[in-house]
Amino acid sequence: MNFDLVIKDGTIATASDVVRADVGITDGRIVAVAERLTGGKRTLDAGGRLVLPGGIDAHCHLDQPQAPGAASKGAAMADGFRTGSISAAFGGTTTIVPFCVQHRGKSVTAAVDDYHRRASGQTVIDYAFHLIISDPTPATLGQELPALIRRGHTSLKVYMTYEALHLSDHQLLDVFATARRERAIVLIHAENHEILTWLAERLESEGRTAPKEHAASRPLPVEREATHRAVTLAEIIGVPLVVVHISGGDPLEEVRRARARGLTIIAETCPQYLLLTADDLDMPDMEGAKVMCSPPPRDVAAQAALWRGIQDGTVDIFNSDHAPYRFDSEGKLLAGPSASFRRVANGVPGLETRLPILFSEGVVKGRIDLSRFVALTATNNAKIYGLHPRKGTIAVGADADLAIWNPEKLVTIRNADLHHNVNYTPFEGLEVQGWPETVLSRGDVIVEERMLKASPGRGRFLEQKTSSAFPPESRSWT
Ligand code: DUC
Ligand code: ZN
Ligand code: ZN
Repeated sequence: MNFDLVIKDGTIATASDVVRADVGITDGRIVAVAERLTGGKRTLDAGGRLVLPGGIDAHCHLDQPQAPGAASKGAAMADGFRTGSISAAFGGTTTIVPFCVQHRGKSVTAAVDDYHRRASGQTVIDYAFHLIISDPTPATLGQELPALIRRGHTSLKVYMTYEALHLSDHQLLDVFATARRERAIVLIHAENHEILTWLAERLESEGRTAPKEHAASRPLPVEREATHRAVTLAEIIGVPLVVVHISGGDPLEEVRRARARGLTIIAETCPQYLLLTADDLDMPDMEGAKVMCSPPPRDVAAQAALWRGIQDGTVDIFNSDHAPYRFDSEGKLLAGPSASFRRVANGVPGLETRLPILFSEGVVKGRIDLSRFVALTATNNAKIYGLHPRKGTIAVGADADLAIWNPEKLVTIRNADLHHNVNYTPFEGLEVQGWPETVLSRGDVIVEERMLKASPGRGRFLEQKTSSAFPPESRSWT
């Protein structure tokens, strides 16, 4: 058999198996996984290194228009699709799913068209869009959403907090009912807006405005209550739900309880909740703003609870929640160098460091095995967001999106070495073992020897199919 490319002698890991084999690639797709493949126009010697599916980062924010009252608090995003996708590629990620936001009073279709323009010609890897619904009018739910879902946007995010984004329970029920009817998967940001606003006002009135008060204004019960309520609303409608960026044990427990009642609830966590704590917000000179995200990082007990959830299968997906605000007057310090925590953009960057962090802290430290790593970072995202089996696995017929990892490589994370456009990383100085040295997208080598080998614009928009969280409407075996 003739191949465009054969990757020789790799240790191939999927969400189910780890095998020693070669991978044959033709026309950008995997056409063979077998021992001793010959007939490649080109060969790439993996030399026993790990060959994993390229990562899918299904929670990242890129080039969202500036909007007061949102998580950004009006700040500008420093990464668009170009730098965001390049940074992702250097970290072994080959598909990104950022968010296209509908602002209140505006059409979601117009937002999608605008977001396509922002992405077009920019990316080095493939991409899809989640929709954010902030104004679920009858026109949005009755006409726009069904049409957009048919155009391949089968996932929507809704918020229970942020002045400009949060929906009432009544509105959430409306969105969930539409999602059930149209078979779209809903992601939810679960924090109780009333409680955290009340707490923030109290803290401010006492003059407590430093970054560390961000965590004080959003304690774990704020997230636990909202998670419980979100799950309850999903139960009333009978729709699957993804609870994103879970930060500790209590909300995870809500997921377990819901699953025990038979609900399909998917749980996501992110690197910042495994590695940071609220103490990291308590730094001089506003430095704590660098790690200010929502929900906030908690404590070591929360970290341990999340690792248990990762190990026992409660956590399904691991994404970055990359939110690219620079530590300067256009980003985190937009409201001034000593602004109240309420006026600081929420979010941390992490597209490039997501996979190496979980590989090092999870696989190398013996907390999870390779297949679980692949499931959490690629395969489960592909299935849940309607991209499987084209993305997220190594199988005949799948796109040849692959990362060849050196599991021994020691790297100290330094912002100077990263490729995003943010001027810090919350993981500065962290030592990790294991790094994706060669990255392929649809059979093209896009990163090799720490060099970018691809031009922006080669990445393609991906239409999402129905999420695997929905039972199939009909079965076909061919
Ligand atoms: N929280 C969000 O809700 N969005 C972006 C990042 C963050 O911290
Ligand atoms: Zn969120
Ligand atoms: Zn987010």
